[in-house]
Amino acid sequence: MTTVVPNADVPTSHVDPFGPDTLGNPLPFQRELRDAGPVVYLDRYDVFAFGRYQEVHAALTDWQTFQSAAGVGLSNFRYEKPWRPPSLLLEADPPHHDAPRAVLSKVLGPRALTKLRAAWMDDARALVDDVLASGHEFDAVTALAEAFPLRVFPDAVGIPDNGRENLLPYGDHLFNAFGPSNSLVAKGAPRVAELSGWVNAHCARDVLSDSGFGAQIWAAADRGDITYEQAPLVVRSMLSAGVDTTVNGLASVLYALASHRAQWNRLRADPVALCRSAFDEAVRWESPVQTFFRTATRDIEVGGTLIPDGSKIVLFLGSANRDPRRWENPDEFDLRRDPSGHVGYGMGIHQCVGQHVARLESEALLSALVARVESIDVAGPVTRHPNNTLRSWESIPVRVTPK
Ligand code: 4MI
Repeated sequence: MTTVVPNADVPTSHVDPFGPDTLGNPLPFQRELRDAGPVVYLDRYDVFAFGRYQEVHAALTDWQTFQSAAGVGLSNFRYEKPWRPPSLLLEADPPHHDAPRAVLSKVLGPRALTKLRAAWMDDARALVDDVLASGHEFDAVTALAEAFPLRVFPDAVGIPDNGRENLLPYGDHLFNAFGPSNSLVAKGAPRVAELSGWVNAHCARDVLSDSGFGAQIWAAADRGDITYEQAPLVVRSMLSAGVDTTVNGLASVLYALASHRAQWNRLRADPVALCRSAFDEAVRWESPVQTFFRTATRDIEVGGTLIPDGSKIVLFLGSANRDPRRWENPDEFDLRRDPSGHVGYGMGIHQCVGQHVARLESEALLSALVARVESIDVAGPVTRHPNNTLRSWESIPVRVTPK
């Protein structure tokens, strides 16, 4: 009798997607992954990888089969203790996921944001004016992509000024920790206790201002929509997910525009429409969050490969967003395309709950830039900041010509 091994011929890759070379330029590996097949086994980590849009999208929208509750990083919470208490949103599934999600979704929803819109537009103009007043050559990462979210988001959450500089390094470590415990995780380890201590302390009701997103989470606990035990962890999700992601998204759209003059000119010609949609094309093109993992809750066959119950699967969001099977000229940043359907914010029940906040930040910043600046160009060596999950930047030197 012969035993059928359904996945005996699954394409296998020995490449380390989290090694310095692949993190530095993930595109060649991602193409190999997509071309090797719908499912590839990464023997280095004993995980299955999906690199094509179709399978990534299907896994994201099937939370029953591809669960998040065992962790959305490489580590499986069934066997390894997580480095911090799991997120009630990101690392949970229905039914536990639903109440925190509903509360946060309302607090960060489009209706709630209309109240912030005018103030953020003014803040963006003030920031751009300050930057231009001190020169026409600057680093778009620090001067704009970091400065703007750090100016508006912690205020909106309601955390005090002191210690805000901890938000970016906390996020950097969090996103490294979804990957393997390589040198990037080791680099962050010495500050974990200090940074977690600071973040956790700023989830408490008495340190939050009484009108921000944080206070509204606690008010939801008063109403009984979530419990008082859940409230600080929902605040922690905002502090975890709300800064590094948008910083890198904004850096991406600024880099894209500074390196594509024709697209910058399109933006200037139709700023009302394009200052909003440019961000989504940049999120598709760069995919600030490159990967998330899921865990199979049963044996499942995908594209002819059997994925056994309990397996970890890494979803290459950035690869799906550049899959030529889904996108025409995927490597081109093009404001004429409709980027909707990209998986840069995920898809399905876990799709980014903060996406309206991110889009508003981008709309405000790009509107202010277009209003004040004639042209923007890359003016020096662009450097990346390595991270196991984020497509991140160290520096984007730009030169602008003010109006
Ligand atoms: C997609 S980025 C992200 C989302 C949620 C959390 C952290 C990062 C969290 O802690 O809930």
